[in-house]
Order: sequence, then structure tokens, then C-alpha cells
Amino acid sequence: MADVQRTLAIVKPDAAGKPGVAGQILARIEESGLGIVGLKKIQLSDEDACGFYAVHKERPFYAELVKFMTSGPVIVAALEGENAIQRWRDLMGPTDSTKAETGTIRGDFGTDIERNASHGSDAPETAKVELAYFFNAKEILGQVEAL
Ligand code: 3AN
Repeated sequence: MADVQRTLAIVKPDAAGKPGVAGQILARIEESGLGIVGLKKIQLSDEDACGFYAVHKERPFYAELVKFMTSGPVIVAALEGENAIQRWRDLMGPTDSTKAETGTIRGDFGTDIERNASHGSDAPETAKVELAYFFNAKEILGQVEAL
């Protein structure tokens, strides 16, 4: 049976703040065949960003990361499709934008390892938790009941 998954995508403040860029990123998602089944633009509070990145709280870049993620609005999207988690990560490219190839979202729209334009969940368990962090059940209009 096909492994239909959902994943969380975030267009980070650097990309969400550049005119036209968010639209290009959303277009790339749809052109890749992934479905956008939930979408909103929000301003993260310090508390929101700290909670979202809690796994990184001991890391030296945590405070800067929270500052960056609250520096302007972000766009959060629920994506759905076969193998969606890896497909979205492939579209983004590697975490560090300086190492991401042209043609990837981080290569084309990011700046460095922090200002890297986008986020994607890394596994089914984290996808579930991350989607629930931003969307309630009524805000995800997916094709797959049980996800
Ligand atoms: P990914 O988002 O590619 O799964 P993670 O989970 O390792 O990467 O890191 C979460 C976020 O933390 C990254 N998207 C990036 O913005 C930031 N980050 C990771 N490593 C560093 C670093 N060495 N310096 C600054 N920011 C970092």
C-alpha cells in the first residue's frame, strides 16, 4: 500500500518577508505533486518558537534561532502525499543554505544555516507533533482520514 504521509512545512521569516518568494515556494510544492491540505500565515511569539524548537534548547544557536523565527510572520503548511516527509526535505535541500544546490528552496531563497527559508519535519512521529502544534483537526483538509 502507498505510504501516504503528512508533514509540516514552514516558510521562515526570511522567505515569508520577501515579496513573491512565499508564492514561489508554495508553487514548487504543488508542482511537485504534494498537496497543500492546511495553510496559514502567523506571527510566532517567543513562547511559540521556544516550544517548537525545544529539542534544540541546549544548543548554542537556540536563542538566535528563536529570535530569527519571531522576527516576522511565517507561513505554516500541512503537506500530504506519498512519502511526503522525504519529498519535502528533498525540495528544500540541506539545512545549510550555503551548501544547498541551486534549484532547491534553501539554495535559491536561503542565506545560511540559520536563515534557511524553510523547515520540514524529519520523521512521521515529529510530523504528527509539529502539525498538531499549529493546526487543529478542522484546519487540515486531507484525503486520508486516519493520518
Ligand atoms: P532541519 O530543519 O534541516 O531538520 P535541524 O532540525 O538540525 O535542521 O535544525 C533546526 C533549525 O535550527 C534549522 N532549520 C536551522 O534554522 C537551525 N540551525 C541548525 N543548526 C544550526 C547552526 N549550527 N547554527 C544556527 N542555526 C542552526
